[in-house]
Amino acid sequence: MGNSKSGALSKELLEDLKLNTKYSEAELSTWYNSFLKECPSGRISKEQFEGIYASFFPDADPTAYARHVFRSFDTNADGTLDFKEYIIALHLTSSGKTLRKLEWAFSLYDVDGNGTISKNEVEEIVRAIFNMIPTEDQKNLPEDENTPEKRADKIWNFFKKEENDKIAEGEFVQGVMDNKDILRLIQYDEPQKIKDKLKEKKQ
Ligand SMILES: [Ca+2]
Repeated sequence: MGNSKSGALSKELLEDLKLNTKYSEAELSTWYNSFLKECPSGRISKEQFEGIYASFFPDADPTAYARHVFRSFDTNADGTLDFKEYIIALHLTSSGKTLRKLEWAFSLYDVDGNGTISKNEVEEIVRAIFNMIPTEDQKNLPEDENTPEKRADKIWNFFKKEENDKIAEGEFVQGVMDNKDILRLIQYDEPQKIKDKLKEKKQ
């Protein structure tokens, strides 16, 4: 705010981000500089954020997913993220299953933000994930998860839910902690990685 528009990353913010993400000081500084170049105001808009995703997935359509990710980090819903929120977003959306990542995944799936996940919400996010997989690669997915509907069903069944049930945050986090398959199904993963993981399982 106010006169804090200096070119360098403040020491406090740098320490904070080093502590809360896996990124090094050098990486953070480099990203900060390119962030400021792209977003001189110090805030990234939803459209710019979607543009970054689009450049990562040239053969698919990541717009819906990027929109959901953005929504889950734009907590005051003003349509922008600052550098800190942006870096935390990059950190939490990378795969893994620390508690914070799973809590974030819950907020991604809780599309209307009412504190529980419905089956419709699972389908909406899974559909967005599917749009990031090139059509050619979708053909290589296992038979029982090669459409958004099948994949949502599979997740729903893992949680032993009836059609109109809801999943609460604690239950969601515990379920994903306890079951590698759920983790794989709820997050975006490159199709090749999915194949490798399934292979590992069979051996
Ligand atoms: Ca909800």
